Amino acid sequence: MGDASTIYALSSGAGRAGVAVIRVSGPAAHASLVQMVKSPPLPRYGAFRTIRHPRTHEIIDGAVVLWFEARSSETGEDVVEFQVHGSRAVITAMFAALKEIDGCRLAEPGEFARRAFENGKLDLAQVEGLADLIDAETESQRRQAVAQTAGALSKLYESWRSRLIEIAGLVEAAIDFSDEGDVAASAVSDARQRASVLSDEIARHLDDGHRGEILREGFRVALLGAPNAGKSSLLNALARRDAAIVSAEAGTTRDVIEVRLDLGGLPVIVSDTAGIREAASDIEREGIRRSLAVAREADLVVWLSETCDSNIPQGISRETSLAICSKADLARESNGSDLRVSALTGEGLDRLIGEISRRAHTAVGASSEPALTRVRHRQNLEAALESIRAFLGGNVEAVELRAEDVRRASHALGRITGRVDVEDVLDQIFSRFCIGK
Ligand SMILES: Nc1nc2c(ncn2[C@@H]2O[C@H](COP(=O)(O)OP(=O)(O)O)[C@@H](O)[C@H]2O)c(=O)[nH]1
Ligand SMILES: [Mg+2]
Repeated sequence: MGDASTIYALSSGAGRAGVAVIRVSGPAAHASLVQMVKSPPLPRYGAFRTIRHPRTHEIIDGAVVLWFEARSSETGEDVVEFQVHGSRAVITAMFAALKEIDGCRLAEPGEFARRAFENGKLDLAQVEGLADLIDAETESQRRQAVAQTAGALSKLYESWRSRLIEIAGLVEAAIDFSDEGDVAASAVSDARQRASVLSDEIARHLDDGHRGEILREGFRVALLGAPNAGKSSLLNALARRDAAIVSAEAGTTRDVIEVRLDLGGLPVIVSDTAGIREAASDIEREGIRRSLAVAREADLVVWLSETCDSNIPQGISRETSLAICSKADLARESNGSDLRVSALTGEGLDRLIGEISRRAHTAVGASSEPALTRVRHRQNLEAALESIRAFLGGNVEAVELRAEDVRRASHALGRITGRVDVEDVLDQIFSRFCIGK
């Protein structure tokens, strides 16, 4: 937990840029400003200042500086921002200068966010939303992440937790009034009724077809088909760039290659795969095994064949697959409803993209309710639901045990926002951030 050091890092992207933002957070943050500029501006006001090395007083740069007092900062500590010119030399000189300030050190990845969490500025679900916001590539990902950062999911899970705390109160009352039979009985029945409503709500939230997770991670499409069916060429045509190896030699694509597309704001990941056939070599067999694994995990399998067959391999759901005819330019009989695509001429590509997009939008849905976004949340919600069901299904005479069920459920929900002990997951969550966040 909290250490007394002051941390600094480059918070803007690496590499040459017009402006680079260097943030400093901690008890010595204000001291760094005092020692490096002549007169610090008022808190929360930006001002242009000449920045000097704290010991040699050599000029480093002229920059906009601003600072925030702990109570109004993002980390809950004093924070200073230097908006210097974005060259490697200026950044290096700034780091050398900050190193001279007592108690200052370079930040670890995610350390600013971690301090915000430890100082109660953000809960854990919000921190995860922030990580997603930084990683967001499409409009719908941005929308979901910004809502989560603002606390949409936290509010939902915390409201469920507070209802569980009320239920726990009723169960405690039943224990306290166990000699007054009817008081105890009515408290238990009230608790059971509330728990039943809550368990339905949680179950419905869990049973959402993974829409939030699909949105966060991308709708996965696997291109599958025999060698030479035209999968790699189609992937290239979709990506409008040479992302995969195209070759007339059968069995060239042994590794799985992906391109990420933005289809109407939805992230879609298309994977090229090795051709499916009786494999000639061990390496190729491994490629085929991987292809089938990718296809089974995919949200949609596009099966390509030159002859318009639909011999989609066993174990792949028909519901989530789409058979198309490839190389449509090599004019062959069209059998009506088939989607005919040519990577060479571009024929049918827009229709295929439209169909993928339609399926992705269906999978994600248009609900305005906040969606479950992470496996970590899902696991805790499942644990909570299981304990609520144990409460509902358990022997009511054993009230102490039922109270324990409710406590376990509320503990599981508390772990999502980090209200209860979560030490074990913190390193994992924060280390995924970049330095400077
Ligand atoms: N005429 C025509 N040839 C294609 C088309 N798509 C792929 N090809 C050719 O078919 C061969 C195999 O293509 P490739 O994309 O490597 O197939 P993959 O093994 O399924 O990945 C190559 O010679 C491609 O140039 C197409 O739409 N029309
Ligand atoms: Mg290929």
